[in-house]
Amino acid sequence: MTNHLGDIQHSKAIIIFGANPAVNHPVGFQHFLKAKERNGAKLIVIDPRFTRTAAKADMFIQIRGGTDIAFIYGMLNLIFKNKWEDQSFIADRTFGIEAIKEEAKKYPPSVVADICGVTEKQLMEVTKLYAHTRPGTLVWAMGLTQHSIGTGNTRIAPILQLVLGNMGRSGGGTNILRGHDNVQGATDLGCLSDSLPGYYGLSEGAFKHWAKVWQVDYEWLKSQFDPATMNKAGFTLSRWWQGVLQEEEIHNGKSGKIRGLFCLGNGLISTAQTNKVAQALNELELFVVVDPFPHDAIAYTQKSDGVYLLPAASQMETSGSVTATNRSGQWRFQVVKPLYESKPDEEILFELAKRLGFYEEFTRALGDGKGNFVWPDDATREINYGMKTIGLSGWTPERLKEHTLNWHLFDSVTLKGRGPLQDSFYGLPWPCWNEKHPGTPNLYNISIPVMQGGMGFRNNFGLEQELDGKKYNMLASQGSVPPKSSQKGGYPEITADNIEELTGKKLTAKEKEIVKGKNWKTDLSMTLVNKALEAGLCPYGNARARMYVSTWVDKIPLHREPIHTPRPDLIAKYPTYPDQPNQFRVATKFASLQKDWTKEFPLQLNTARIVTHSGQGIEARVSLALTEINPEMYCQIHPNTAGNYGVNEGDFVWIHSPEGFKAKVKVRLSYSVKENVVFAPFHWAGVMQGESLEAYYPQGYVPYSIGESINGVTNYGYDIVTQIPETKCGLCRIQKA
Ligand SMILES: Nc1nc2c(c(=O)[nH]1)N[C@H]1C(S)=C(S)[C@@H](COP(=O)(O)OP(=O)(O)OC[C@H]3O[C@@H](n4cnc5c(=O)[nH]c(N)nc54)[C@H](O)[C@@H]3O)O[C@H]1N2
Ligand SMILES: Nc1nc2c(c(=O)[nH]1)N[C@H]1C(S)=C(S)[C@@H](COP(=O)(O)OP(=O)(O)OC[C@H]3O[C@@H](n4cnc5c(=O)[nH]c(N)nc54)[C@H](O)[C@@H]3O)O[C@H]1N2
Ligand SMILES: [Mo]
Repeated sequence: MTNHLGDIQHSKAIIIFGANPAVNHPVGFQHFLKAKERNGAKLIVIDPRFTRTAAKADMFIQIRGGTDIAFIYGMLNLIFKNKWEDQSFIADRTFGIEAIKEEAKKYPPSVVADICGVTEKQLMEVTKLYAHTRPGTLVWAMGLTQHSIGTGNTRIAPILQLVLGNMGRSGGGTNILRGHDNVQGATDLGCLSDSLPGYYGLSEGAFKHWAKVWQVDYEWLKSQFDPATMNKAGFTLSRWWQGVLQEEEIHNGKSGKIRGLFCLGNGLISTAQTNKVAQALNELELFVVVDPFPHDAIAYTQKSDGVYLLPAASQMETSGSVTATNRSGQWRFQVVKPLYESKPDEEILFELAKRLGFYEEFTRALGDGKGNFVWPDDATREINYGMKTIGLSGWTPERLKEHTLNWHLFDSVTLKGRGPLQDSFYGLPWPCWNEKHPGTPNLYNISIPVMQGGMGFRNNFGLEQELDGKKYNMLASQGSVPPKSSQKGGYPEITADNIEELTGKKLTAKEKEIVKGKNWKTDLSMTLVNKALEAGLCPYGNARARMYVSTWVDKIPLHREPIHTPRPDLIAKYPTYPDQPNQFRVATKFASLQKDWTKEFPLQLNTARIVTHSGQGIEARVSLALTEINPEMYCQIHPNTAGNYGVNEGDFVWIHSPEGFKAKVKVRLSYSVKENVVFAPFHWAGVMQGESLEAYYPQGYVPYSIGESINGVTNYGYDIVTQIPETKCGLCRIQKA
C-alpha cells in the first residue's frame, strides 16, 4: 500500500479492481464504509462477480476477467480527450506520458465495451465520476495480479493514479491489500527466489552486502553455491514441480532435477496444476513439511518413506516483528509456550543448520557474535542494520514494542501518535530511515519534509532515458520537492560521490574514509543516510515515476488476451507473449498454447475466496465451527446455465480443464456470476478427480471437510515477470456427474 487503511477514510472516491475486502479484509473494510458514511466517498467496484463488496458499491461494473488494462486505457482515453488529467503533476513528476497517450487512443468506448463486456455508458460514467472526485484511491489485490498479464495490470493501475495526480496524497494512492498475516514482512525479508532480503537482487554486490551484514566471508558464501546459478533467480513456488517432472527443459545448473522439498508454512495444493504437484510429490526422494497441522499435501503423496512431518508452533506460541499490509511493523508477543512437541520455525531451522554444518555462520551476526543472542530481538536488529533499501533502519525492537504496547496513543485514521509518541506514526511504516524518523504513512508525499515522512519518487533507473530518439531527464522538475530540502528540485540517489554537492556540507576525512565507494544502500555506517536526512533529502533521491520502461517486455502496459480466452477472435489483435525458454529456471508456455479453446471449453472459470475459509484451507477445515458454516466444496453457476446443462442446486458436475484434468464439484445456483462464468473457491483439498484421498492422511488427522481442489482444473498460465499462476481466468467445460 502506498497509503494505509485508515487513510482511505480521507478518500472521496474509492475504485476497487479485483479485490473483495468485505470478505477478505473485513476489518480493514470498515474504513471503506466509514469513508462512505463520514466523507461521502463514492465506492466503485470492478469485478467479474457481484461480490459482497459490490453489494456496498455506488457503482458496480461486471467486467470480463483479464481485461482491466483495456478498461483503464478506456478511462485514460476519456480523461485525455476531456483534459481531466493533472497536467502539472504529470509534467513535474512522471516520465513517458506520450507513449501512454498514444496507446490510450486505441481504446475509445466502443472498443472497450467490446473487449471488456461492459457498456460504453458504464465506462463513461465511471470515468467521469472518478476523474471529478478527488482525492481518489485505487485498490486492488488478487483480481489484478493472478494473470499472465498480472504485471501489466499492476503497472496500468498506478498510471491512472499518476495521470489524475492522485499519488502522494492523503486519500489517494494505490492501496494493494496484502494477503497473509505478515506477507508484507515475508516479501521484504526476501522469501522470493529472485532477491536477497530487502530487494537487494542477486548480483555479486548484493551478496557482498549481505555477507558483510552476516559477518561471513563472501568467498565462503560463494562456495556454498553452484557458480552457474548463484546469481540467477531460483524456481518459484508455482513451478517447482517442473524441476522434478522435467516435462520441459529446466536450467538448474549442476543440481539438475529437484530431489527434495522442504515446505515451511505453505499448503502446496494451493498451487495451480495440482495434479502435477501430486505427481512431483510422489517422485521426490525427500519431502519435509513443517506445519502446525498435518496438512493436505501429505495425502497427495503415496510415498511410504522419505516423508517427514515436523510440528511447527503457531503464531500464538512465538514472538517477533511482523509487517502489516501498510508497511507498519508490530511486535508479536508470545501468548503461550509451544504446546506438546511443537517447536517455533526458527528452532527447527537452527537445528537444520546445525545438521547441515553452518549453524555458526547462520547465527554469527546475532548478539555478541559468539553464539549468545536474544531471539527474536537480535534478529530484528540484524534486519534494521542490513535492510537500507526500504528504510528499516529505524525499526529497533524497542520502538516496535513501544508502539504495539501503546495502541491507545495512536489515531487510527492518521496513524499519528499522541503524548509521548507524538513524533511517530503507528508501527513506523517503512521507510523509517533512522531512529529519529517517524515512519512514512503515505508514500511519495512532497508536501511535508522528509523528516516528517515526505519523499518524492525513487531514483532507481539512471538519470536519463531515451525515448523515440529524444533524451529525457529522469529527475523531478524544479519546485517539485519536499519542503526544508537543500535541493530545489529532483536529485539522484545519495552516494559518497555526490553527498557533499547535494547537501552543501563537507564530510570529515574520517567520514570520507568510511563511506568511500558506497551509496546509501550499502553504507552500513548510516553516514550517508543521516547526512542526507539532515539536509532534508530522501536517501533514494527525488525522481520521476516511470510509465514507460525501455528494458521490459512490454515497455508500456499492453492489453493481451488470456492464454485461454473466451474471445479467440481478439487473439490476432491482442496476442499473449512469446513462450519463454528460461524463466525462473523453467520453460514457460504462452503463445504456443493460445488458440481457440472455446468449442470444447465454452465457460470461464473464476476462483477466489470465501470469508469462513482461508488459503489452502487446512486451518479452517480442521475447525468444526467454521466447517459447519461452509461444510463442502462447491461451485457457483448462473441458473440459466445450470438449466441449459440440466443440473440443479445440489447436483454434482464434472469441471473439465484444457489440460485434460477434471474435478467433481457440487453446484450452487447464483446470479452473482454471468451466464458464461463458473466460480469456485480454492480452499478445499483431499479429493482428486473424484477420488477421496482420505486413506492417505496420517491416522486420525482427516480434516472435518475434504473436497476437490479447484487448482486441479485452473488452467496453465503464468505471469510474464513474476510467474504468479493465472488462477483468475481460464476456461472449462461442465458436465452433469
Ligand atoms: N476469509 C479470507 N480472507 C483472506 C484470505 C482467505 O483465504 N480467506 N486470503 C488472504 C490472502 S492470502 C489474500 S492474497 C487476500 C486476497 O484478497 P482478494 O484479492 O480480495 O481475493 P480474491 O477473493 O481471490 O479475489 C478478489 C476478486 O477478484 C475478482 N477478479 C478475478 N479476476 C478478475 C479480473 O480479471 N479483473 C477484476 N477487476 N477482478 C477480478 C474476483 O472475482 C474476486 O472477487 O485475501 C486475504 N484474506
Ligand atoms: N485457484 C486459486 N489458487 C490460489 C489463489 C486463488 O485466488 N485462486 N490464491 C493464491 C494466494 S494469494 C495464496 S497466498 C495462496 C495461499 O496458499 P497457502 O499459502 O498454501 O495457504 P495457507 O492455507 O494459508 O497455508 C499456510 C500453511 O501454513 C501453516 N502455518 C500457519 N502458521 C504457521 C507457522 O507459524 N509456521 C509454519 N511453519 N506453518 C504455519 C498453515 O497450517 C498452512 O498449512 O494460494 C494461492 N492459490
Ligand atoms: Mo495471498
